[in-house]
Amino acid sequence: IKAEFQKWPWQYWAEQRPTEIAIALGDANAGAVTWNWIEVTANIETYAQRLVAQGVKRDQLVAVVAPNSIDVLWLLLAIIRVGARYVGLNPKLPSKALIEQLTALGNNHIWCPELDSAEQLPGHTLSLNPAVTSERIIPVMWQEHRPVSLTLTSGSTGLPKAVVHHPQSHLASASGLLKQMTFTADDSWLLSLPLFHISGLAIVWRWLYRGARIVLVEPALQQQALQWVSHASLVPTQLQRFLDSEYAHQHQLQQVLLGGATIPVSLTTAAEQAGIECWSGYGMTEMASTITAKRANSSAGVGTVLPNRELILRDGEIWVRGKVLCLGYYRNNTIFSLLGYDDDDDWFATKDLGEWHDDELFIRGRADNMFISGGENVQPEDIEQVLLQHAAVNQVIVLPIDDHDFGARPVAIVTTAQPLDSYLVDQLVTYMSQNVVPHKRPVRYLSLPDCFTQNVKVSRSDLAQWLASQV
Ligand code: 4YB
Repeated sequence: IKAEFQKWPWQYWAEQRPTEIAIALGDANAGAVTWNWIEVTANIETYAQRLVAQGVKRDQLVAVVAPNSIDVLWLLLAIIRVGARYVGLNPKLPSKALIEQLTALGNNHIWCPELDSAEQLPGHTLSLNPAVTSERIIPVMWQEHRPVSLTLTSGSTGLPKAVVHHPQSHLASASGLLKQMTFTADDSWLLSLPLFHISGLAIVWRWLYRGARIVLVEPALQQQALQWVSHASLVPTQLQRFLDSEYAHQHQLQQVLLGGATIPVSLTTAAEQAGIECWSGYGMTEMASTITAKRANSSAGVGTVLPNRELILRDGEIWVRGKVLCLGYYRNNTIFSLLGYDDDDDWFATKDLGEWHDDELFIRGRADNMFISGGENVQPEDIEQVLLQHAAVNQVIVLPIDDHDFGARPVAIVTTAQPLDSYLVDQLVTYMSQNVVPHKRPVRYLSLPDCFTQNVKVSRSDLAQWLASQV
């Protein structure tokens, strides 16, 4: 097993495991299309030649605005191969937001297959199939420290930040996680999260690190594909949907890495009963995905710190550092350190609140989600965790609404196993009155609109806008 590569990882695997299947695309039962490591290496060269023919140069920024597909994977790898930098953007972004984000990034090139008006987006539009008149040698070497990816991550306000990673941080993330979770070269990991999010990129780097197999399917087959693979990364709602589906009765899924949001114990318990080993993780973009993890059990914690990461609590807030930490944030064609002004302090403040109990980390929410109700501090995630323990509640976001007397009061926006009728609302009201102090009891229960559950995670600021339009 290789911890450091002296050459492109695919080239290394083309020598070590030349004819093993590296990529499988499509329905395993209906004959998936596959590429072995030699073919993968050749294909990356072809795509790299196409990029060079269209003027893509080292250190340039290439924006890819598309849902996951084999083309996005080839592009990502070819962009890295030519020494350029990949930035993925959510294709569902409204075009105004998309243009705003691209303008802030200053991307040189763009690939945006789903938008007719791609010509009007910033950057030179790339084609996947240009005429390549002369092949050239691309004199870019594998370098662990070359910036390769920018990943957008939204804070609570303003434009998203563009987090810059190099292969070293991505690979350190993969190697540390895989010291805990088993993922052998014969295993297959479904590309189950978008390549414009760190959770999707992390799947690619674990695959490259291990020389294993990555599986891609069209969006309509995502649920079913969980039957055919050994590994997947899922946000809790994806796992819930799989367990509720017909496919959960018969599957080969061995291990699932969960993260991105509070992971209900009831969910991992149900999955374990269905024969799926669950790993509960806590991660973030700046740390190249997972920071702490454990095999799921009866406690709601997120386990211990993985190798290549360090974590401390300062006044209840989580601070992190380590080999997995990104190079910085990208603004005005410059990479800015994300650390403070104190040279001696190389810890990064996550703004997440945490506690240690029995050598295990528990996430208590984000410092900037806190609000005040009638003079009392209310941490919305505290309320969410209690509601999640109710059998009917699958997912919940608590937000404040303005209140004449209290300043603000909590509202719960939920997805539920049964319809959210007055009967269920009464049940929830009773349940909360028995379990939390009055200022933590939601004054309203609303159903989470479907459009919010399409993304990797529910955006609290978008949901707050929606809530404002409801009341
Ligand atoms: C949490 C949380 C938790 C994050 N409880 N709040 O490869 C993986 O690690 C993975 C696998 C499956 C699903 C997701 C992942 C991720 O990468 C998640 C990483 C992520 O969400 N990054 S983020 O930058 O978009 O958001 C980070 C924030 O998300 C954190 O700062 C927390 O506030 C929150 N979060 N895991 C509660 N287990």
